[in-house]
Amino acid sequence: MSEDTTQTRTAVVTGASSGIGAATARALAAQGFRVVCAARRTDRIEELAAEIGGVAVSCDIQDPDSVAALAAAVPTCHVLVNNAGGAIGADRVEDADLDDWRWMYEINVLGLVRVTQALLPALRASGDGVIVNVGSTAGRWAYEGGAGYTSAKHAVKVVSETLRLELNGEPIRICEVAPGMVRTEEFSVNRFGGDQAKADAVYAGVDHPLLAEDVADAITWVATRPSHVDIDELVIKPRAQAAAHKVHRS
Ligand code: 8X3
Repeated sequence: MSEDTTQTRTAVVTGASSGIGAATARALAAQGFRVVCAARRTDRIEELAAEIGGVAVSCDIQDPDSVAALAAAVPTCHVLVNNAGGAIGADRVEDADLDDWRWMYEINVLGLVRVTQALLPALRASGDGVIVNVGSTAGRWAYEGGAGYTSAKHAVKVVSETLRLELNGEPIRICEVAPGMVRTEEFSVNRFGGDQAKADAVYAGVDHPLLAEDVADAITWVATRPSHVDIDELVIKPRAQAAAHKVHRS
């Protein structure tokens, strides 16, 4: 089936206030989508929405009422990009702060499920919905100090697989895009509690870590395949990164 280019397609992007989310909102808008930019930081998403001709909806994905309000604003949704997420800390399991783990499970997993539940009627209403869950290579491998984040991202992979099984037969595709090392303004700085030196060390000597735009390009490609083409998973890393522990540094 070829795409119906006569109707404006709506995309919802969570975590659209920065990084991969903002880049994805721009990339989808460039492909003709009406993009609903959802995030907590209203000033940022309003600026972005004005730039791309989209719509800003303030949304905290941890708050059921806030997510319900997002769903109410989007009766029809062709593409949902569950991008909001993040990491805190790099402690060994032995020393881990369970409140950090709880936050990571909340934001990366429960928030994604909450938004998906709320928007499934709108995805069905589109007649041809695509859900792109932004996972991570942290959902493919373990590394020391990463278990709070890697276990949450493994959950994103499994939730994506389960949803694909459960929705089989419906006109909704589910893809997990799993990036490796991406240098964004906030991910590592947030992870290390604002410590810029620690954040910079993550990328030290790496020739071209991925940029948010590289991942946005992959998400947009997934979201614009013909209706019968389902991309289950897409792992994307910089050339310099072969595995968690195998990163070429000059
Ligand atoms: C980020 C990838 O390697 O920092 O999602 O966990 S990693």
